[in-house]
Amino acid sequence: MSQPDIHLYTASTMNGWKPLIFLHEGDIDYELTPISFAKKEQKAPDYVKLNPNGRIPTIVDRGNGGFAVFESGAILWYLAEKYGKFLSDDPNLRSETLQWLMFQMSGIGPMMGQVMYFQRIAKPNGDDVPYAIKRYGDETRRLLEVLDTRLAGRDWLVGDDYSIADMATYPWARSHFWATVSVEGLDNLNAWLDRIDARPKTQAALQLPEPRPAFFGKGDVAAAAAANAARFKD
Ligand SMILES: N[C@@H](CCC(=O)N[C@@H](CS)C(=O)NCC(=O)O)C(=O)O
Repeated sequence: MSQPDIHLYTASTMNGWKPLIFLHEGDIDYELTPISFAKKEQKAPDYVKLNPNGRIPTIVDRGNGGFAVFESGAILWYLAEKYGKFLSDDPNLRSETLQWLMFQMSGIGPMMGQVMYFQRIAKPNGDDVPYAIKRYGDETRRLLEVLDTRLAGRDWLVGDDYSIADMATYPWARSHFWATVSVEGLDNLNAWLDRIDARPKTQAALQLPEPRPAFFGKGDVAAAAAANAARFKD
């Protein structure tokens, strides 16, 4: 049997899930190599040749001469172009999809990532910085409000279909609990989260390489939070 085109290197994080969601929703065969942060596999010289940033996710397309793509937004865009899925051919809808993809990549991801860092890593390891927690928490809430406004009267961020903009944004917005940012009163956002919660293929993707229910406020959150803080102690 021939190897699948796409070889995905990833871990169970908000950025790491994005290509998994695409591949599962698109029914695309792929090979998965889980990357262990504990073993610092994302910093290994051979991996850094594929992803100069030393982070996950990365794909290698065997169907395109082993072409490597890093940055989760660029990966979604590449996959959308390769497979002709989840990105409209209509020029304006296509532009809107890329606008919301960039909004996630440049706003939601970095801001939520910082509040998660200060709440879930710095604070439990003895470096409590309330100013940073408030600054990044308030900015995250503001960005989630922008999403809520966008989602008024619409099922998806762009057009009538689930797109790479939704796929990029969902794992972050769904992890608002882990960021300790409230989504109370954001009815359109919550309805959109519920809509994606009901997509079996997206939910199957979130189980890989391993499930992280604590990100979504489920399971033994205290134990998961303690283990996470300990893992990033140094
Ligand atoms: N902008 C990058 C961010 C990638 C990123 O920060 N990945 C994190 C996990 S979500 C990572 O690899 N962390 C491990 C490390 O920092 O060494 C993307 O979207 O791909």
